[in-house]
Amino acid sequence: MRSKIVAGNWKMNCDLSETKVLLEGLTGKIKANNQNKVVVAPPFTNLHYAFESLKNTNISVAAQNINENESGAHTGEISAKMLKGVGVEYVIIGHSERRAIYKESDETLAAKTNQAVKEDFQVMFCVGEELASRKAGKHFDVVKTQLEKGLFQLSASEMQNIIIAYEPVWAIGTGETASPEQAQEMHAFIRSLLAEKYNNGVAKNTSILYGGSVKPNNAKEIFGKADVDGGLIGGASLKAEDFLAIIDSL
Ligand code: G2H
Repeated sequence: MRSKIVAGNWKMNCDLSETKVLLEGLTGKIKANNQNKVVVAPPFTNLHYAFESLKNTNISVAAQNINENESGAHTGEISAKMLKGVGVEYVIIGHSERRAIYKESDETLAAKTNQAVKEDFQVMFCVGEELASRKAGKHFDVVKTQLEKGLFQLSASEMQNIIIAYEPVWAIGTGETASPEQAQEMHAFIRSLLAEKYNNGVAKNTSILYGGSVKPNNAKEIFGKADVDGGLIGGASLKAEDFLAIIDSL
């Protein structure tokens, strides 16, 4: 079901003691009338702690990645089932840093998504073009291909587990943001692809988040657009007061 969501992607930041401080800064501080979903994605090592300390709050826990295999000889990797076991409800798949630095292909991302859906996670599936593609006017093609190859193997009913995050790579951690109009244009395009591939129900019910240098001073304007259902927040999720201000902007 389409919901409004603010999710914090902590990336490779916060050891256990920093995690405690950041979560203490959030716990009990979200306004009682908040109707939106709030999610935090700490590093793997702190997921169990985060789940235990957030158990009786309205904040859910996400993992930043999973392995595409069910189990076995994959030294250093973490499976969907293991994450389920420590109370994780959401996973981020296909973040551009995973695509670019760790060379995760569309096929790998499709396999990861399948594993996550099998374990009934809510998946935040990231798409987004690099600057060169935007400049060449190829941004719609890039996003379409990423969706077709990594996500559209799912059935319409499996799409209930999917949240899409549009994160233009040129706006990630750079201080640049897509303009609210650019975000809206891409989100509407993604929704039209969902309608074409599945049906209007899937298009209408899928949450589409924007990510890329969302800050307290620009969140409201971006979240104000009709097809923007919230944000995936990196840098600004590492300071409790900034993250709370962004939650308040939705
Ligand atoms: C995009 C975003 C969070 P930031 O990566 O996924 O990070 O808000 O720091 O640009």
